[in-house]
Amino acid sequence: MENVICNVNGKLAEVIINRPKALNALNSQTIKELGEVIDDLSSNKEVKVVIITGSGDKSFVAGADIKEMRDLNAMEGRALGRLAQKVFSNIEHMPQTVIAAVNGYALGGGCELASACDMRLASKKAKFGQPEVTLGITPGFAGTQRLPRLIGKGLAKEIIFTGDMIDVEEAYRIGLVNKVYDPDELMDKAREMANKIASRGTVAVSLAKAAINDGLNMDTESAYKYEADIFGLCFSTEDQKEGMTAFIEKRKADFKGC
Ligand code: DAK
Repeated sequence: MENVICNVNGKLAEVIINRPKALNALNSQTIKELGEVIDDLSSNKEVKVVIITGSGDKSFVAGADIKEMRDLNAMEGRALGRLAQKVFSNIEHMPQTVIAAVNGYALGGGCELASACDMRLASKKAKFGQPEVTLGITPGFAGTQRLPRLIGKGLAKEIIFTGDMIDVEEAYRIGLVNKVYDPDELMDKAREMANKIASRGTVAVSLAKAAINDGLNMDTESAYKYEADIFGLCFSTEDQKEGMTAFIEKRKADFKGC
């Protein structure tokens, strides 16, 4: 692959968007490659947690590639939007946990990519924003949908309508970012969090992800019922027997992920 690196190490996979000269901007080639990597990882039973980050020390992803986009016609723009929406949606719904390790600029499509991940750990140098309106377009990789669900409608409108960047303290304050670390420790901390999640009951983490993601799109009563169904489903797993037996026997659970 030209622009995306994927390193699998046991239960963890690290996906690196690798166009540092363009601040890791997403051109269509990069979006396609990211899609292929995510499809492969989704069906990899060994991998429990995926970390997505950007190459270099300046940028996570500085948005969609403006140079490539400038001359698109309406149909090409639509096709690019649909492609990226599908890839980001696959990230949101893949069975594994996905952590964005935001090492710098997360702008436009970069902020939308981070928002599609399950959580966002960020370096003190990270900056977030949806500057699309400064380019005469609206966010189109689901930024108008995921951002308000993450931080609320009013704050999302402020970020999208002004196009301003926010620093990491502000991103943390409004709940866009889960944790903030020194740039040098970001990846170690992301791996630490990934290893902890990977040591838990795999099916339970995966089902909890589905319950949260899908439940938030349902009315409350349907969501409660869905949660109960998912809770019940856990009792068909070996992990549930192992987790509870380990507690009773006062030992650490050894989950098999089934
Ligand atoms: N695209 C292409 N190249 C980019 C880029 C981008 N988004 N961001 C940076 N670069 C390139 C710069 O052009 C420059 O390349 P050279 O001039 O060296 O060839 C190189 O990366 C270094 O950038 P700078 O020289 O500008 O670096 P600075 O430190 O001075 O500034 C910056 C860093 C991040 C503040 C600045 O580069 C910047 O403002 N970048 C643009 C950020 C931005 O506006 N991002 C949002 C893009 S719009 C769609 C749906 C969604 C979208 C599109 C379509 N459809 C439904 C079709 C999404 C849109 C977006 O994401």
